[in-house]
Amino acid sequence: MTILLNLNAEVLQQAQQQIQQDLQVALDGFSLPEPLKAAVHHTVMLGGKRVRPALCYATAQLKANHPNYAAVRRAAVAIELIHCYSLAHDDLPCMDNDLLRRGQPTCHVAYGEDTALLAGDILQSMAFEILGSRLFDQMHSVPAAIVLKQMQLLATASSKMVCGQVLDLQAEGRRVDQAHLEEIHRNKTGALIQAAIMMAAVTIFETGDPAIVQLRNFGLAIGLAFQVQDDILDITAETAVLGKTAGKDQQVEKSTYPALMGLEQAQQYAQQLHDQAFSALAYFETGAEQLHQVSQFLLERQS
Ligand code: GRG
Repeated sequence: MTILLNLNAEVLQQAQQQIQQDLQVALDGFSLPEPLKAAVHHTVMLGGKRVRPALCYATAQLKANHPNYAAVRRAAVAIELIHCYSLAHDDLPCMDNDLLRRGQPTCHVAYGEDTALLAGDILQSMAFEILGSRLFDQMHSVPAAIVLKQMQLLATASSKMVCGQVLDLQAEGRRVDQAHLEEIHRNKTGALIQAAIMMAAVTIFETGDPAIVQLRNFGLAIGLAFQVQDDILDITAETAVLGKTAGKDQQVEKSTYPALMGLEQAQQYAQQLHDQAFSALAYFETGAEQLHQVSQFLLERQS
């Protein structure tokens, strides 16, 4: 059964529908042996806010009906697959050892540790295979130079995510300063969120277009804001709403923004980062409405 979270923002709902369809088409293109196929389906198709695809599509709205839109759809699929791999691996007993994800048993609980590890592994390869494919291309095929840029952005963000995870694990039970915490979060979470925006940006804007710099700044701020909000929700939200175990950060003495600066100041900091993100968007006279809506959703989200 597919569970989509109940979101108010219409733009998020549209993005969820689009990515759900595209992920299904993408997965159908692979012939996988069981139980790997079921584990991949479980990890990818069951729920999730789909924030990264939403940011990717919303960025592309800066140039609506762009002929390279097929590459934006592939990018959204590839990013979500990388994100899903990271969740499956992050939940493993050797990492966060979590039982619940997106309101479901985690992949290793449902399919065993060996299969969950392999499901994460194959999702990485699938992401890059899809980026290099012609999926969703109709009459027009996307220039190879754009595909290469997208691949590079995704590979860099994925490496940063792993490095961020290492830094995060090292910081458990230790007190780190704000600069160090920021380095962890920019890598672990921010890099992939920024990549979602940048992969669309390089698809629709020419190299050297000043819009790309503005979108990089937007992505940097919104990516960090996302993790600050995640840290806050770990304290303020309930497991049933979060769809994952609440209070886990405190349990394992993770370095978080509320732990570092207190809950109220962390909330103010999240707002400050959102203000930074919105001011980068001010550069765009038209077309940024969806980016505004997704950002607003991120600021107000409860899960
Ligand atoms: C084990 C080989 C190996 C590598 C580890 C697992 C990993 C690399 C990195 C993990 C990075 C990670 C899980 C960061 C957390 C990012 C985060 C805030 C996830 C939650 O994102 P949401 O809220 O989740 O968008 P949904 O479920 O809505 O998609």
